[in-house]
Amino acid sequence: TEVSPGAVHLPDWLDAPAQRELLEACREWARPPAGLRTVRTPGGGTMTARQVCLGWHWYPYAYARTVVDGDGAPVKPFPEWLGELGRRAVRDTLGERRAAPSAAYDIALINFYDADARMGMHRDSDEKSDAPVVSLSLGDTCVFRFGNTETRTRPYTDVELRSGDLFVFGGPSRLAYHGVPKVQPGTAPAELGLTGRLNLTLRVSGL
Ligand code: MD3
Ligand code: FE
Repeated sequence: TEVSPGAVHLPDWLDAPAQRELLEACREWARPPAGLRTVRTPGGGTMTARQVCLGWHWYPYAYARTVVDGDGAPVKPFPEWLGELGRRAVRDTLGERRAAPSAAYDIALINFYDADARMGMHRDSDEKSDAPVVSLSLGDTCVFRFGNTETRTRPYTDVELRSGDLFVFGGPSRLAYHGVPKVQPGTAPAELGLTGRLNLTLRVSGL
């Protein structure tokens, strides 16, 4: 489903075994050093979703090769298989609409949401590439709010993201405001063995 030009939602893209495999990898990446951390914004705020990065370390509002706002360790490598997953995701959603093959995916940001976690409306503008962002969801269903490129407010579209869903944001949607106003606790597939929600985004740094 194309929610907005360049924003394509493909529900249930990952089957149950693929979800379990990705979850297991995320659990490994979450371990220290350079593991899961709480992000603090310059204004004194705290993000409620905790995060781990691969390839490049994101901190508000730039990328680095070490966990500059955490344990200082080198960021974990971005595995080749994730890059292949990203290319397949773009092909399955945007397909031939993509003008030219973009540079290789080299960043993964993984956000862990508990029942109370949220993400406020924001734009992702720290990447120096206009390549599409690939988003994969695991665990609890959430309400994902897809807005406009001008303001953090209406008009926006609320979409439920479920375990296994793929969402790709390219073209004019790449710089749209978006957020996660709510997680729906206890909605994860029981066989996955995950309490809460996890979102993995693949990006091209342009660095
Ligand atoms: C639209 N993550 O990591 S996924 C983020 O569920 C982020 O954790 C949310 O926003 C989450 O920055 C939303 C959907 C998403 C991800 C990246 C985007 C939508 C996007 C980048 C550009 C435009
Ligand atoms: Fe975002």
